[in-house]
Amino acid sequence: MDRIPILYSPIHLMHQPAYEYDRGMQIPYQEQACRIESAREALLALPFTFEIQPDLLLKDEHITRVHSRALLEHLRQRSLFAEQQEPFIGQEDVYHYPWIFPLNPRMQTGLLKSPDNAGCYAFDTYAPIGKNTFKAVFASANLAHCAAQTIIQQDNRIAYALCRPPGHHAARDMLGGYCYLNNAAIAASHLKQALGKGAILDIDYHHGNGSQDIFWDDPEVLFISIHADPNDEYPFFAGYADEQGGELALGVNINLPLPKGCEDEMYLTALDQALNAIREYQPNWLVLSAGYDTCQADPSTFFNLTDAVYTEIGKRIGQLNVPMVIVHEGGYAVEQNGILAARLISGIVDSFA
Ligand code: SP5
Ligand code: ZN
Repeated sequence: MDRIPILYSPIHLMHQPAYEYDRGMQIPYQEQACRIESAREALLALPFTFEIQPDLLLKDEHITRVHSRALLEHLRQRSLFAEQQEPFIGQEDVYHYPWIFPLNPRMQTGLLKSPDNAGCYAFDTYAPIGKNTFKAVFASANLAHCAAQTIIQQDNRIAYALCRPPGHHAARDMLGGYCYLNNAAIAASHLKQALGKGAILDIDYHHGNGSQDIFWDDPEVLFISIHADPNDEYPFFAGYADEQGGELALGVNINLPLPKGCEDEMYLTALDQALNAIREYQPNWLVLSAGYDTCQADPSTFFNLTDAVYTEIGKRIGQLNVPMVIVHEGGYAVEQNGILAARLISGIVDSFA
């Protein structure tokens, strides 16, 4: 049996927004650093895992295959701005939240010139930027990139990237939903470059609107997402079943929305549907966007999956028998990040040939 590398960086600890806006009211930031520490501890306690803290191999050029240069530079600039403002604000590690949203090109052009341009490229208020945010975001994307690299070099057939901040809501030129750069897309683009066509399976509770956006017109990357129906769940503006891909990639984007209250059996039925579509596509690699906010214990979501079903989810995904990068996404019940990541990967390893 393969040993599985767990890719981790402590740099995420430098990104710690204190609060977020929930319908205009301040609540504690749900995307907490301890989520990843919990996952790290549980994954490394498994007998078949080992940790890698990779060097920074990621270059801007890898990122700009999936994001606009403008978004990348905005992130870098806004982090620098937060650092420069610190002495004037007289408070440490301040996070700047989007507050003016340029809704058309004219507004964008005007606002971009201003130091108050925190709202540029932002589609919501969930992704504030502090002085260390860019470092954390870059290190997070680097984990996904390096996980892809170990698969490409055939050092491993499965790798787990403990990415934080998460990435699947970040589109080519938009950030939001705790996401700044799309880690899964960065891994996928690296894998595609080396190995040809492949698939992204997104099992986070929320639709992976960013990954969908990035590969919308790409027939060489199948994107499949199983998520809460956007009619009544975040991100609301994407994730509907009739979104099937651009003209050149029709059918290569598949959304499987499920109702609030969804339980194990219904979830596994959708999963089988996704896995059949993946098998039919015959991908050379898989990126699994692994969110754990589908579980019953999650404080911010409305599926009722049991802990036990994550082992079964893993087993069914492992049966694909395709080289795989697993990218950590959401999951806001802190301990469940560990418990469920361990169950998922144990299931995968169990059935992987
Ligand atoms: C990566 C990911 O999972 N992003 C999700 C970001 C959106 N979260 C919005 C949650 C809004 C509901 N908050 C209710 C909190 C009540 N305790
Ligand atoms: Zn989520």
